Amino acid sequence: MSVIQDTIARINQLDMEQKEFQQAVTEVLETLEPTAQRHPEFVKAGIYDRIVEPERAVMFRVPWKEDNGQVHVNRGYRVQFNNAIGPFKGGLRFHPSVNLSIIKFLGFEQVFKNALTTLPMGGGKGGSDFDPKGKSDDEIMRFCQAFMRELFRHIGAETDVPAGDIGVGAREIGYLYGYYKKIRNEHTGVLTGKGLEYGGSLIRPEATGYGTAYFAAEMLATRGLDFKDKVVAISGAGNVAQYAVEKVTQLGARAVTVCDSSATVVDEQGISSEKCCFLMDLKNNRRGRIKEYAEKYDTPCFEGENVWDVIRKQGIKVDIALPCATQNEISRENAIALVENGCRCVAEGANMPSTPEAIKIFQESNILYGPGKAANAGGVATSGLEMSQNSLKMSWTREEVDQRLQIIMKSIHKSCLDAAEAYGRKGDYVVGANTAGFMKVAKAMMAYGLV
Ligand code: NDP
Ligand code: 2IT
Repeated sequence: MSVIQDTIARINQLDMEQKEFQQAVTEVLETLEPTAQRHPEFVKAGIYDRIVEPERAVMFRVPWKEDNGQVHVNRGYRVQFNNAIGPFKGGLRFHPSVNLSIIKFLGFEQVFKNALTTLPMGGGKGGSDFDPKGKSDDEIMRFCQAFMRELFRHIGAETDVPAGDIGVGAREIGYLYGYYKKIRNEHTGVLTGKGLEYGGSLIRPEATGYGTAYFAAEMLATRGLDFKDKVVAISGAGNVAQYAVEKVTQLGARAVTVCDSSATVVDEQGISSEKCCFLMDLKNNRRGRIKEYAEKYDTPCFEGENVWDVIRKQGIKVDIALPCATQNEISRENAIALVENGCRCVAEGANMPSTPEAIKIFQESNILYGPGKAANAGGVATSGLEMSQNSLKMSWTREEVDQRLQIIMKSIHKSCLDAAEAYGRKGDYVVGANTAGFMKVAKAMMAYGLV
C-alpha cells in the first residue's frame, strides 16, 4: 500500500465515527499520490500523516439560559488544524448537526482553501450544536457570550481568527466580538466579518457569493462561455446564496432557485434585484421561512425537497449550478439529472456540497466542476483582507476590496489549472486545487523540521 492509502486507512480506523472527516481526507489525499512520488522527502518527513492531524482540538461546555430561565448546555468546538503558513483561520458554525466530525472536515478543507488564497492564513474551524432557529435576540446574545467565555482563551489576532459560517452572521459576530473586547480589554482583529463601524471590511458580506460567481466565470471562459442569459440554479438562502444570486443577476444570468432547510422555491422569471432585496430582508432581518417568497411572488414552492431534488423531479433545465447550502446536498442521482438537464458548470459556494458519487458523475461527464475549496475561497480571502486592514488600521474602499477579490479568484483559478497540468491532469480542478494548496503548506511544514 502507498503512504497515502496507509494514511487514509489509519484515519478510517482511528476516526471510525467521523464520516464527514473521512470523506474530506479521502477526497484530498487520493489526488495527492503524484506529489508523494515526486517528493520522497515529504514521505520521509511524515507530511501526509501529519497534515491529517489537527494541531489541537478543543471541546467545551456552553451553558446558557433561555428567556424563561431554563438552563441549556451545548457543546462548543474549536479545531486548530494547521498554522504552517499563518494564524489558524476559519469560521464558526452554529447548527444542531454540528459535531467533531463536521468541524474537523471543515477545518481540514480550510487548510488547503486558505493556502490557495495567496494570503498568509492557516486553517481552523469551530462552532456549536446550538440551534439559532426560533431563538430571541437576547437568547442569541447570551449564547454567544457563553461561547466566547471559553473560546477567548484559545484565539487571538496573531493566533487564531474565527469568522462566520452557517448560523453565524453579522449579528452573532457582533455579540462574540463585543464580549471578547469586554473580557480582554482590547480592540484587535480577532474576528472577521465584523460590522463596518468596528473594524469590518466592505465586501466581506458579499465576498463568498461574489467570489463563487467570479470563479465560475473564469471556468466558463475556458470554454468560451459566460453568464449572459444563462439559467442558474442556486441552493441555500443564506449569506452565500444571497450574494451569489445578486452577482449572477448582475452578470446577466437568471437565478431561478433558492431553498432553506424546509422548502425550495422555483422562480422561472428569475430572482430580480428587487426580489433579492425581499429575500435578504426575509432571511436576515425577519428570519422567516422561504415559502414566504413563494407566497409573495406567487411561485411554486416544494416543501421538504432541496433544489437538486426539485430539478430532477420537475425536469428543470439549468446551465449552471451553484450549491450554496450545506455538505452532501447533491446526491449521485441528482448529479445525473443535472447533467441530463443541460448543466455545463458546477461551482461550489458551500463546503463539500457534492457527494463523492456526484463528483464522479460531473467529472465523467466532462462538465466544468469547481470544488468548494477553490470556488468559495473568496469569503476567507476577504477575511484575510479585513485582517490586513485591521493591522494597517485603515479601511479600503468597496471598489478596492472588490478588485482585490477578483484578482484573488483569478489567481486561484490559474493556480488550479497550472497545478492540474503540472501533475498530468489538465482541466481537473479537484486535482489542481488540492495539489496547489497542499504544496504550499507541505513546503512550509518541511522548512520547520519536525514540530
Ligand atoms: P447561512 O446560515 O447564512 O445559510 C445557510 C443556508 O443554507 C440557509 O438558508 C439554510 O436554511 C440552508 N441550509 C442549511 N442546511 C440545509 C439543508 N440541510 N438543506 C437545505 N438547506 C439548508 O450560511 P452560509 O450561507 O454562510 O453558508 C452556506 C455554505 O457556504 C456552508 O456550506 C458554509 O460552510 C459555506 N461557506 C460559507 C462562507 C461564508 O463566508 N459564510 C465561506 C465559504 C463557505 P435554514 O435557514 O432553514 O437553516
Ligand atoms: O468556509 C469558509 O471559508 C468560511 N466560513 C469563511 C471563513 C473565514 O474565516 O472567513
